[in-house]
Amino acid sequence: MKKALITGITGQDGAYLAQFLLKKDYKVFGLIRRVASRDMSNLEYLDVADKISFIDGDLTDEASLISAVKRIYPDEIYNLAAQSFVGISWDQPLTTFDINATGTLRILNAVKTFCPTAKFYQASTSEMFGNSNDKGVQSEATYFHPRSPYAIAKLAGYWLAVNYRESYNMFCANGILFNHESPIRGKEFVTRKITDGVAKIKFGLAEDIKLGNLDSFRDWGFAGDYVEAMWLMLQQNNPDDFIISTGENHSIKDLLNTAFNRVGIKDWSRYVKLDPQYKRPSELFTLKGQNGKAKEKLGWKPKVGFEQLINMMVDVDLERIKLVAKKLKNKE
Ligand code: NAP
Ligand code: F7E
Repeated sequence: MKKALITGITGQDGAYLAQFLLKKDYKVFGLIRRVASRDMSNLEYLDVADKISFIDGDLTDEASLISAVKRIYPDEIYNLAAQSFVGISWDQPLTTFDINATGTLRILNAVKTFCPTAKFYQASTSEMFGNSNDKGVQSEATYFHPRSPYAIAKLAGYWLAVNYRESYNMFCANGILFNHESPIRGKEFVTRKITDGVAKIKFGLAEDIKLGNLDSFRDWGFAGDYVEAMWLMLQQNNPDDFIISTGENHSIKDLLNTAFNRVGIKDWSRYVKLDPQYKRPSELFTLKGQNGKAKEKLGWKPKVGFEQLINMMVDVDLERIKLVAKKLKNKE
């Protein structure tokens, strides 16, 4: 039985990846950091919480990473842990850098020293491109120009993975993933903020949704599809870096149209307010990933399209908010 260690196990991708690997009969270990109030809701939602072996550790604590790697001696390591919210990375740049950049270095070093044969996946991101593109799309050859502390830290992580591959012959693969979402996406991200907001408006628990801008375009895919690509990268004979995306993009206005339409609201404009607190100091306007390399070499392609994804998220949020509304009514 193969052993996989996942950092970031409690996050969106950690939960979907754990579910995917368990179905493939892996023994799954999840690195979990000490927090005052532990939130296992993503793992519970996918019904995998009791099938994972948890191991204490933190990307900011090298000793804990060494201990985890030595104890498990995994075949595969998926480094998904991060301060993953771009917006807050301007407010907490040092924490972001410590986890996303230096944290990646700490775990790579632990792997190199104590488990050098493990295959290593690094969660890289389309944010590394900033506003660069080649004729409107980003490919593996597109110039990087990160535009947030988050993206800069992730670019350091990307190059560290490449450098450990080239210097020590380690199997390190970067997945350059474009935005991917699901019903367990954090509520601070724009897709879930909107689907949660739409459900609250539908049940009379909110009056509007406050957003920073309506014009960004993103290439939004389904997290459940993207974790398969992570695994496929580690099943190759040689390590390499791959863009994972749908190859289509949509604006926030498209997202609003789709989400409100799902609950029968055609004109969303009166429910959406612009609020400068959600505007970023520097923005990425348009992301659209060229996924040809992943299709050709990994045999991967996305299954869930944009409308299906947003409808799925709205439907799950409607179910959740319905329960909240019922509880509130019972209290009256
Ligand atoms: P997420 O839901 O925010 O999950 C982040 C995970 O990292 C959580 O489990 C969190 O644990 C853990 N973590 C944070 N700081 C840590 C630390 N110091 N030590 C150990 N664990 C720590 O993120 P996601 O959407 O699943 O994304 C997974 C990875 O892919 C991230 O690296 C992200 O930057 C990258 N990525 C995401 C996307 C996307 O669209 N989702 C696209 C490209 C790349 P707690 O529960 O304790 O907070
Ligand atoms: O923003 C705009 C915002 O926070 C998308 C992370 O997973 O994907 C994610 O990063 C767009 C941006 O995701 C609001 O300015 C407008 O243009 O949902 P987001 P992100 O920043 O693209 C990448 C690939 C990652 O690697 C990251 O880890 O929407 N936007 N108004 C807003 N965004 C938010 N969050 N809230 C607003 O009110």
